[in-house]
Amino acid sequence: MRTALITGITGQDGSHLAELLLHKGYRVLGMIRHTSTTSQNRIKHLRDQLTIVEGDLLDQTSLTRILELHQPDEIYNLAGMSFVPASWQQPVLTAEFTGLGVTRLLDAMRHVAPKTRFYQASSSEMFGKVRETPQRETTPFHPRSPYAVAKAYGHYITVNYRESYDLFACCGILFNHEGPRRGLEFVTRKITHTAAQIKLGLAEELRLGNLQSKRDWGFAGDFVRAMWLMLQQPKADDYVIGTGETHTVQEFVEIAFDYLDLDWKRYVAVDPQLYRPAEVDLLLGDATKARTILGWQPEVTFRELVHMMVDADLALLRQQLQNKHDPRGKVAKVA
Ligand code: G4F
Repeated sequence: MRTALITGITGQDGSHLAELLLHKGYRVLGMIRHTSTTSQNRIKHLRDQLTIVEGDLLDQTSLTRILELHQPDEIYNLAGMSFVPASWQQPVLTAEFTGLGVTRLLDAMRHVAPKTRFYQASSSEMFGKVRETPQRETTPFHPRSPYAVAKAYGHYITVNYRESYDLFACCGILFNHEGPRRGLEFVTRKITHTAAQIKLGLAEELRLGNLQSKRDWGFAGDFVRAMWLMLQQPKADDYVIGTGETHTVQEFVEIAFDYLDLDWKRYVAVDPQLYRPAEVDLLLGDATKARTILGWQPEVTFRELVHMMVDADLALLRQQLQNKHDPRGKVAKVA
């Protein structure tokens, strides 16, 4: 039985990846910070199949101890601060987790588990003010937020450790990937959740920032397959993972509201306060290398993704309403 360590197991990608690896017969270790107040909702259905280990990307000793003790075959480094606007509020902490944290983990691996295979969650945000379209593995980076700068550091240190110490270390440069488990602060989930609230009479307005920015949005469940495939290759390398389609935030809004038979123009208000100090205007991934070498391709289309998220939010809200009105539901929820 192979063992995999996932940092960031409580996040959207961590939960999808844990499901995939458990399904493939892995023993899955999920690293959680001792002080973490993060909700474990996304992995509660897996809890009895996972081994939770306490560690922190800020604490080198804890990482060395975990790797020494468990000697995982594979490490997936998905932890870090993932909400771009928050990185302007906490730029130093972002650099510690999302940038230096990668070095701490790689260095622990180099010393105590050098045969382990390593996956680094790099991000299309690194392309930032894009130098070419579509973006591929060779496109230069121009990061536009403290988050993206920290990701670029994490990316290059992974490449550097691979080249310096002959480690099996890969970077997946993932374009935006979403789904019903996405946090409510990200634009896609904010749209589908608020649109579903409006449909049910629970909200009256959706306030958004820049409606014209374009993203290459795919389904998170498809993207974690690419992470696993990268670590199964004979040679470590870096890959762009995206759908090859780009859409504006407004298009996402239109599809979500149309699906609910609502006129989006009646409900959406643009709030300049939600604009970013520096925006990434256009992301579009060219995943030719991943398709050719990994045999990877996305299965869920953009429209299917929006519909899936709206359906999930409607079901969630209806369940919450039912629990509120049904005293037995309330008791069951507390229990
Ligand atoms: O959903 P977002 O916050 O995602 P963003 O910034 O593209 O980052 C996500 O994808 C990256 C991969 O490319 C990851 F590395 C990163 O961790 C994260 O998963 O914003 C998408 C776009 C932006 O252009 C933003 O300005 O939507 C625009 N937007 C417009 N109104 C909004 C809003 N974004 C948010 N979060 N909230 C709004 O109200």
